Amino acid sequence: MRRALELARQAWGRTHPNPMVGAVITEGGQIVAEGFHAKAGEPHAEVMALRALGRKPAADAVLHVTLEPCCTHGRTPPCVDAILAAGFRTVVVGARDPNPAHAGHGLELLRAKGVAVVEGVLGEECAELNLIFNHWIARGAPLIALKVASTLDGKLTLPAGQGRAITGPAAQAYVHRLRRLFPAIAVSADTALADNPRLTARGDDGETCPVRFVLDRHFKTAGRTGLNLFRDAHRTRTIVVGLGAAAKKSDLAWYEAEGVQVWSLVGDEASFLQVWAERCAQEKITGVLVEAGPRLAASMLATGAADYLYAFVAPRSGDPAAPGWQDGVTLPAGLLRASLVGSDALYQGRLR
Ligand code: AOF
Ligand code: ZN
Repeated sequence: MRRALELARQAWGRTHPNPMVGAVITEGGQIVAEGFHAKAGEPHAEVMALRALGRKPAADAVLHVTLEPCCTHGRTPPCVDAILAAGFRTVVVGARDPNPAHAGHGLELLRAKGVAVVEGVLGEECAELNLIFNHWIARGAPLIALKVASTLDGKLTLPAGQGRAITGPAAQAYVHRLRRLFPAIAVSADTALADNPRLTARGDDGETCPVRFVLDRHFKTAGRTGLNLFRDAHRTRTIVVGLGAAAKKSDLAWYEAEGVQVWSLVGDEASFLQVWAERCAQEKITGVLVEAGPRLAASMLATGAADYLYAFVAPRSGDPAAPGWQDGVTLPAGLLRASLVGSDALYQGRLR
């Protein structure tokens, strides 16, 4: 299962709206074939492993798969049928598939045919791998994840003269992996204007560009030719999100001329984040990583707009004059787990 998880991660961030899934076939306890789901529309992990095997599995063959095998026709035929046709007598599963069409039915069908099914092997890891898919498929709404990088005293800016990077290189590399995982990233107009971010995922395996949202209720970024989000090679993947009522024709024309997309939402200040999430759902954007400054973080937490939190905390002090990102909000107790990323702490988990 550990190997199957590794295989699943080969398609990190590339399977939306589908989950990442890995599969391993063993015979006599030895791995004889491997597969993973590369992309929505392409064969599932189990089928890839069977293809790699290229023959009928031996009588004692065991299929290990990180996600419950599917039992319905989607873009591809049901894996349960392929597993039964191949004659497996034992299937080891990581996590159940929260897709309501599956959700245990796949396992029941296998058991009904006399297949021994072991479930829950590395179950938490297998489920956590697909946190975006799991949320999306059960709720039909994107997973909105709030990411903050703060000092120990909860500030998102450093004292004057200490630069902008609060966390160390390991945490920064981690954020780039998250940018590769999520189909979309969002920042506020304030952050776009102050930091001029690129929001691309950069790492050892090159650069990728998610959908990039600028949350800009009043379209105050219109005419800002200097912003990377409006002028780099990926600018057609930038979407400025504002309130239709605040949209001036000349501003909208400017974005259009730059090749930048605009969503003019029907809503008000209070409903803005909710209406934006609904539009993301319509557009089949399954998850958004929001890289927030203090105002956006506070308003997301206050309005319940954040489903998930990544809080990186660096062991240093922040700008004494800056607001704290948790000012005025109370985080639910007990939901977050802690880990170390280089010299920084990461608290992460679902908020609701
Ligand atoms: C598996 N193995 O590798 C994947 C599964 O449209 P389709 O045919 O690709 O089906 C998509 C659904 O199948 C998806 O919503 C999820 O429930 C499951 N994904 N299942 O057995 C896989 N990717
Ligand atoms: Zn399948």
